[in-house]
Formats: sequence, structure tokens, C-alpha cells
Amino acid sequence: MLIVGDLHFDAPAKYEVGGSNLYLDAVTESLNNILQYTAKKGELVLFLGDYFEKKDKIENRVKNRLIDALEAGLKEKLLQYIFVVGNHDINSIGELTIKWLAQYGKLVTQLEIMQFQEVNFCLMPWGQWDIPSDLKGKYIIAGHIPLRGFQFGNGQVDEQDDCYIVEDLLSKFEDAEIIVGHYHNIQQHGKAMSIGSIVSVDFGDLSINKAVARISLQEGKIGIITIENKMKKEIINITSDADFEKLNKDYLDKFVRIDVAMNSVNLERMQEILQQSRMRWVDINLVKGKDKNLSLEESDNSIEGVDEYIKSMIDTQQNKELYKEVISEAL
Ligand SMILES: [Mn+2]
Repeated sequence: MLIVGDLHFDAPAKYEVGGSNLYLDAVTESLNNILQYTAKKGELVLFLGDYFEKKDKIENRVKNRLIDALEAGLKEKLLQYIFVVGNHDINSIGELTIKWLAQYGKLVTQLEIMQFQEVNFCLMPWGQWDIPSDLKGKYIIAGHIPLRGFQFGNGQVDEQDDCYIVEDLLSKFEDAEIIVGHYHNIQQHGKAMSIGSIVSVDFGDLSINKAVARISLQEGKIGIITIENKMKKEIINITSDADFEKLNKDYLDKFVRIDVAMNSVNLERMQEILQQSRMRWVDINLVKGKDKNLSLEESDNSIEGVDEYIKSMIDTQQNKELYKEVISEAL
């Protein structure tokens, strides 16, 4: 059995370039590779939830990417699918948005105890936390479960009230291992593991390592398979002209997004960089630093108006027709 974490299919406007969407292409390629090359013929594939990033009004072109990938797996590899519901699969008025996935496999909307080839599973969709108290034997608990102490992609540790404490969850089973979706970085705390999303959902993912898991149904052991992250993130600090020259050379003709740390921005230097840039497409993202709640007013006064300033700089770019928007958000 192959276990696949959060997909978060989406086509964010900031990745729309030249008629295609860089993010949608990356997540599609990643899922296709998993189902075509990592999955074995006839294998059962367990998805841990969060199929789409948007909870409401998912574009058809986004839905179709997932459908095409699933259909190819059904047709060419005879795969079988189990879809556990994640928090993104329930819309703002509490409706399940992925009912239609039931035509491609088994949809798990309630907590279910199942057995596959002698391995016991407790499958837990989002919000379905009511575990039977009398479970004996070895179980694999898999699903979309908030776990205290696990980190979100932005580094924030999950400590919300609805979080399960791993020890409490394990105490309801005689012997269990936990594998969950929901968190975008692969991480392990004791006997609980998060498998992570299949690509970096945004450049805010702390880890560039991506993975899926395989459970050996004979032994009930969980093995991790590293997969290529199709949304690549590289952090390059520009502190000298040599750094910039290298960036310009290595990234010539590539799509590049620059994250500007708003507390250290030097407008004159940025102007120089933008004017000399030979990269094909530049997306300037203002990063407010680690403190997400830092307002523009609270940050350094010298960067007041930096948003307008960058917009005016981009107007001088040779490829400004490809430039979409200035995004002002904390990662
Ligand atoms: Mn989630």
C-alpha cells in the first residue's frame, strides 16, 4: 500500500505564466510520477486528505488535472484508491466538496476500522475523532489528524485546542503507529509521523524534501520513499555584486521569484538589481519576517511605500507583461 499526503491542487494567480500555471504543473507532474512510477501495478493508494487548496469554487481545469492523473493510474496500473477527507475538503458551510471522488475509489468520510491483508487500519478523516475504546492488536492510524507539536509549513507549531496529543491517541490502541497528512513538511515525533505534501505548497515550506510512504502489508512496516519536489526553493542571500552576477547568470531564462525581507530592504540597491536583472520573470514578494503579525506600520519606517516603489520599478522591466502582481504577505 502506498500512502500519499496532501495534494493541494490549485492554480494560484501568482504562478500564472505564459498560459500555464507553474504550481499546477508541478503538483500535476508530482502526482503523475507517484501514480505512474512509484506505485506498483495493482497497488492500493491511500490519500490522506486535502485534495484541493481551495475549499470553495475549485476551477474545472484544477479538478481535471486530478481526474486525469487518477484515471491514468486506474487504466494503466490498475490502482485502487482510498480517499480520506481533509479539512480542505469541507467548504465554508460544512459541505463535503469531494463527493464525486467516490467514482474513482473509496471515500472515507467517517472514522473507519479496516483490515487490508491482515494489517489493521484506523482511518480518520478530519473532525472524526471518535475512536472505539476496545481495539486490540496492532493498528496503523492514518488520516487527517491535528497533532500537538507538529509544525506547519511556516514553522508554526500546532497547539490549537482540537489537537490530539499523540500519547492520548496511542493510549486508545494496544499497539499503533500514526501516519498523517495535514502538515506540509515531513516530520516525526515518537510513533507519529507526518508524510508532508507532495510538493512545496508555497515557498514557505521549510523543507524541500518530499516523500510518500509504503506500508508492507506482510509486516505492517512503514517505509518512506523520497520523491523529487517539483516546486523548488533555493535561498540565495544577495550581499554582494558577485552574488547578484551569479544569480543573473545561473537563472538567466528561468522563472524566478524574489522574496524581499522588508526589515532589511535597501530601495536603491533593489532598484539597481531590478534594472540589471536578466531573469525572465520576476515576482517580488514582500516578506514581513518571522512575525506574521508585523504590520507595515510596526516595521522599519524607512520602507514605507515600498509596495508602490516596487510596482514602479517593475514597470521598467523588459518583461513586464509577464508580471502579475506584487504580493504582500508573510510566508
Ligand atoms: Mn489539512
